[in-house]
Amino acid sequence: MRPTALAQFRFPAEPEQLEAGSFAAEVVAGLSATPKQLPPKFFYDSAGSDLFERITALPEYYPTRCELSILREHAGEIAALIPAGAALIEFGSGSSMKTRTLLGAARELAAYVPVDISAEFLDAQANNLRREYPAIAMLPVAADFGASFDLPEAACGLPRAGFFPGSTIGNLDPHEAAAFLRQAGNILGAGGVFIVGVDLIKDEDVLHDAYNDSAGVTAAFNRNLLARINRELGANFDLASFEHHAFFNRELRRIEMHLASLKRQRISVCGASISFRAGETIHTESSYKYTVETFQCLARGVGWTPLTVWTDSKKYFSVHVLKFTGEAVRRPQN
Ligand code: AVJ
Repeated sequence: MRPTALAQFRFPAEPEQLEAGSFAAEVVAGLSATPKQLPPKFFYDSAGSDLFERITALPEYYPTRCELSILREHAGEIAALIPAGAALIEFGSGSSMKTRTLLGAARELAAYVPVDISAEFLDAQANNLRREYPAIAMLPVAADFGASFDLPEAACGLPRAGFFPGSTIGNLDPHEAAAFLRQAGNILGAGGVFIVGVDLIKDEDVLHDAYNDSAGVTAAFNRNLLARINRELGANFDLASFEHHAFFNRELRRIEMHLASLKRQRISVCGASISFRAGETIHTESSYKYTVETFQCLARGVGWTPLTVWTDSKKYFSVHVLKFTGEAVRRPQN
């Protein structure tokens, strides 16, 4: 890389001095860990968000189609469960048709609050929605919805409902998912309604194909993470020497995505030198799969009462409506 280009990346000499919680610090920490891992939230820079949009249209990637069919079929029932004059808080950017299905059905919504890490993508989506739904106040929040965030002032006095589509809850380990549901309960408040999309356990070939599409878009989405680290942190990953791996871990009931090093190599990022053995991987995403019962049990354990659940005709995907009571219901010990 030309010396001038490198000059733009001003990082402290010692990786330890990187700003805690920054992209740079989390990347160096993840690549220095054993096994190496990077959080999936870093997939979603602008290029990554566009690649994900393409994934949702792939023939093999069933979750988006299945969830949309459920939401369209039950939009009226869902809207009836959302209090009039409420703020709908979406954990995610709101780019999808799913959001529009809810906003179109929930005619008495006062405000819509999408919360997403990629500020650029979020604002662009919010502007589109402002034009399409002028009666609803659009109040985007650029934040990591997995961490605590403040609601916009204008939404604070309103009744609240939450929306978490796409089975993004599957990216969290079960105990993290429980903590997230608990935190969402605190944000939505007692009596708050939460609409959550959850991908279901199914035939392993179907799962495998959904994360190894024949067009290679998921592989490009996975590798884009390395391209982003090169772009934003001045690293020198050679993308061609890393291979996309995605498989179903039966024991942990999750899809795992990895980037495997095709050779022994060393890369430098933010002053850190990271070595890879041939075959060594970076774990870039987990996507846990549930049954309706295992997810309801998880939710009950942190204060949510399942009101109803719908699945698509193939029982590939589920949409749950939960109500927050705040009282954790522990599963009776066998
Ligand atoms: C957005 C996290 C739900 O895990 O299915 C799609 C992301 N990763 N293809 C998922 C994803 C690979 C997706 N979620």
